[in-house]
Amino acid sequence: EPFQFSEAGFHLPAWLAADAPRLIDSVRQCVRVSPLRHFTTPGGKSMSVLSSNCGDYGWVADTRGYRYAQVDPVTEKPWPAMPNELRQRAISAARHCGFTDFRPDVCLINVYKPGAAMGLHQDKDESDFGQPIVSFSFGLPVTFFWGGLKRGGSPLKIPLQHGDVLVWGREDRLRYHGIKKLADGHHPLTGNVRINLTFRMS
Ligand code: MD3
Ligand code: FE
Repeated sequence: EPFQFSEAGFHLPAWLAADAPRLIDSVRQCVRVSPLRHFTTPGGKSMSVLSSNCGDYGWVADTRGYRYAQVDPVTEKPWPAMPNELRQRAISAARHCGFTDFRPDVCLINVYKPGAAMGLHQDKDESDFGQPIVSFSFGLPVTFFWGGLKRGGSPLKIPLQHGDVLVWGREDRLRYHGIKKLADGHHPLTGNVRINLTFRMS
């Protein structure tokens, strides 16, 4: 059963654990086509996470800003298609939490090595905040920070583990959130990394 940690935010612990090997394999196929890279922020800093995308659009960052693009700036080709099993699992997680009309066209792939982190931010580059967001975690555990609708205050800390899913939308869609610096470790399926997949409608 989903654990509801706010009005429209849900945690599905280990929801993907049984299918993880297959799902991770499909991510490996994607990053063979569009390789992992460190995006540069508009402020000129290199992000500590390694990223790529699959789907009709991909989330990209560079010194000109953040946006969704149909062409991978590295390969100058379209992103690989979103594997059906990933897409269906994301839609089904959303439905499980009461979001019946999720139509993801982007899957952002984030790979965290020990030392990588993601500062508190909002996801606001999308065109329809009525659509929820679904995220999958694989491999090493990490602490997820769940903040407010404005900066400041102390965020709720949610431990995320292999196979966990987060779903949120509606009044929680624009919450600040982030990821604590990844600690060293080893996971049998991913080695020394955490893989995050974030499904959105661009
Ligand atoms: C938005 N990624 O890529 S999962 C991101 O684990 C991002 O790599 C994190 O934040 C990661 O933008 C976190 C995505 C997530 C989780 C919860 C949220 C986004 C959220 C809650 C409210 C709004
Ligand atoms: Fe985010």
